[in-house]
Amino acid sequence: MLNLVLFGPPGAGKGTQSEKLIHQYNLVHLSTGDLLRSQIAAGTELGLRAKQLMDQGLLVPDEVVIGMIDHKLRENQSAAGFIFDGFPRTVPQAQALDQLLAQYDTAITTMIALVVDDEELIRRLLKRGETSGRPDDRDEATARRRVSVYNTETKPVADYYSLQDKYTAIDGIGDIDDIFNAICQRIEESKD
Ligand code: B4P
Repeated sequence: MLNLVLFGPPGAGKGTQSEKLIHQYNLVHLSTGDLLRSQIAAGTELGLRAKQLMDQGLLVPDEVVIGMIDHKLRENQSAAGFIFDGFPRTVPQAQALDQLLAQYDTAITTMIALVVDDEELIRRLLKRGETSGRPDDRDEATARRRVSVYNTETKPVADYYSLQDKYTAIDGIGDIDDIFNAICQRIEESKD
């Protein structure tokens, strides 16, 4: 099985690259951001609670996102592999993911971290906000809060995978297809 974690700050291009990778490698795409936004759209209680946090640029509690991933893994037991997009975002989420995958006798193959500087991230989020209608892309203060939450709460997840020798960094600035090709090259190397 090929199980990828696509990692990086908000606006790094995780969703953009995931869309291309799922077709190239026939993977099931698990984006916790998308899963949460579907809950919001459906007006569920979970969605209503998540929205209050997401709109402020804050993370949703670990148990909520871990529960959603657990459910999706159960639903897709015959998958050729998964791409985890925007998950894990905290070290407890990374630990829980390892435990969940162990139940299916599998593990993360590699973690690809997209590296983009803070000012470029803010530019991208605000540009997306012009058309996306996403409240968390709406204003600069919220975009900056999201980048700051990433730097304090999410960045340590890179060390977690580094200790397992699974961390690999890719420059996330430049042409989208060039970045995709660089990611594919790393994936091929990880299979050796
Ligand atoms: P996400 O949905 O994961 O949103 P994101 O970080 O903004 O997305 P991404 O990096 O995928 O950006 P994209 O490709 O679209 O999270 C939203 C919120 O949900 C979080 O803030 C949090 O509240 C909550 N949440 C989600 N998962 C959670 C978890 N595990 N735990 C707790 N809370 C969680 O790219 C952005 C823009 O850049 C796009 O407009 C794109 O066109 C552009 N772009 C991409 N690549 C580019 C390139 N190479 N050059 C120029 N522009 C590029």
